[in-house]
Amino acid sequence: RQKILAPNRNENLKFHIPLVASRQISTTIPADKISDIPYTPSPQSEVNKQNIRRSANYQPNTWDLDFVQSLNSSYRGEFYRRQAEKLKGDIRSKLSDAARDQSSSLLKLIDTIQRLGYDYHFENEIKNALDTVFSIEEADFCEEKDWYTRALRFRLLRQHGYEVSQDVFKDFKEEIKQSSITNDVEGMLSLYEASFYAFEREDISVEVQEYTRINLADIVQRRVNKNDPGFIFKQVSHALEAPLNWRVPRLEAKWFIENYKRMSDMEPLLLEFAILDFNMVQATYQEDLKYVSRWWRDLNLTQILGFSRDRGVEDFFWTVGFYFNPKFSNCRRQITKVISFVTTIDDIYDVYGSLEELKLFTKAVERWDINMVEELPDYMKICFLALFNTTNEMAYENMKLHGRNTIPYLHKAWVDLCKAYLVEATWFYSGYTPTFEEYMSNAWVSISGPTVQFIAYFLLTDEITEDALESIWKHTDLMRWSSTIFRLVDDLGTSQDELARGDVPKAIQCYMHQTGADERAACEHINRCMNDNWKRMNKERLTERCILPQAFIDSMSNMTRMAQYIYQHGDGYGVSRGDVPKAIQCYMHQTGADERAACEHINRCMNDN
Ligand code: 0FV
Ligand code: MN
Ligand code: MN
Ligand code: MN
Ligand code: MN
Repeated sequence: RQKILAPNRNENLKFHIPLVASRQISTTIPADKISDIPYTPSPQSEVNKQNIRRSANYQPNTWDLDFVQSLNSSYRGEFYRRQAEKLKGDIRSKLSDAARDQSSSLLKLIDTIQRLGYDYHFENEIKNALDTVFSIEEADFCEEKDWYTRALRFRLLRQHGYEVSQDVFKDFKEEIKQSSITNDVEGMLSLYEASFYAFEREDISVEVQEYTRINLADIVQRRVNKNDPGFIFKQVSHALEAPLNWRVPRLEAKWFIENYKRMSDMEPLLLEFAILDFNMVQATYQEDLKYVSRWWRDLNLTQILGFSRDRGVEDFFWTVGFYFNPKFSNCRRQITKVISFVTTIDDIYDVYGSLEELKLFTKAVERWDINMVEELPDYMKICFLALFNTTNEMAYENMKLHGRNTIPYLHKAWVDLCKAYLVEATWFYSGYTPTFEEYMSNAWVSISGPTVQFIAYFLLTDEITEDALESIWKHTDLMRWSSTIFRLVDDLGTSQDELARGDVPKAIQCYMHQTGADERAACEHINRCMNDNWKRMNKERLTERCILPQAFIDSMSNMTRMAQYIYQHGDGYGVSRGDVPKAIQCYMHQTGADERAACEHINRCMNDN
């Protein structure tokens, strides 16, 4: 059961094709993101004059609830727990041996442990090892032209918050000035990955990123044509799809575990523990999922409403991306509820409600007064009461555990969201198209990132501090930038359907309307915004460590990563897929080729046929 290496359709949770490398996050928007439905701002107000309720025609939920309840894993038992303890001890010795040696193999070991997804077991050991690495001169540690190790050192130190200069990029740029081409694939790959940890104004890293991207793509292309992809080539195409810094840790761990065995210097001990730990963590997720799935079924909200998305399993999947550590079960469970409410309430504002009703609902949430139920239309009564009870129940749990009244905070999280929704509804009903900046100043809140993050703070730490509360109340920069990217990728993935059924103009349309640019130019602008925001996040992650817990900081980057993953091929959330891999995915999975190469292969087949 739940053997990661032997996937079986019935026994493995199928979260939208997790086993094949079919979904691509590009560093540039692929052509298929560019829709050709022309945008005209007026018809929405026509819809509304006739007083017709809109419909999104969402497909039903595709998950069998009995199947979800039947999940059961043998990895919950004592036998595996003891096995894991033993392996953990062996790996701990291995780490301390490597730390004594102080050579580049220490960095490689840390990187491998992180990629295999169990660095959370060795946080102290890794920190101590990196303290030492940081304290020695780079030159005492590796050769000047050892680009693999130098870039890895830069990346690991940045990931862990040390101050490290971008000298490695400067030196590499000098190197390629002299000999314009290099065949050091591992070195270039390492530099490419490292460049995504750069801050704003570290422009040399951008040049190196460009250079290595072009050369790595070229190398993969030539290699794929020879039909002989080794692991390094598979790793390169994986990195070109999306760099490590943009990948969802838990999903990346799964990919890496499945591919690690093909590496020439694979270490069986590291792999064995990875598989065991992954499956044990998976068993925890199964229990979480069973809990939230029962909760959602018993609430029965979508069935009563009849127009909103029913995505219980998908709602939970988001939280696995945000907080993968098994110890955050309760956080995953509570935030799944939050996401289910966000989705339902979003559909009320976007699809079903009239402007008058939406104003009333917003007022009810602002007053947080249960007597307001009387004034609401029936379909809003049940939703408001469910939100009210669930939120107050969370506040009760917080008070039970920490003795603190969190109602003002949880309440504010919902008020901010509903107010932002109402701004969009007001725009919609007046046929107004805001400027890009005006739209974004509201849209990073209406995507619900800050709401989810604020509520999660209380579930991710036992040491709630006044400083943290104060900065989260005002929204930290990290909250803003991570939610901004979340909004932009959601708009790229969902706005075609949204406009077709009648919704406010989203980021692309606002930009086009304001600047007269065409859709391609708008997408390019959005791409630049996303890249800039990532650089700001890289810096801010380090700054906000002083006041916010690390798990909370990590969860904000993970929210961005998860959004990029979910929306990379359109609406991966609202539209339920769950299909078998098709020709492109099978070819990519088999050969390690990227999507472009797979399409070329398919073209050749068509011509031949
Ligand atoms: C997006 O739907 C939506 F409902 C989301 C992202 C809810 C899930 C929330 C989290 C995982 C935090 P839709 O595209 O309809 O949203 P907008 O804001 O565009 O109406
Ligand atoms: Mn919506
Ligand atoms: Mn909306
Ligand atoms: Mn959307
Ligand atoms: Mn079919």
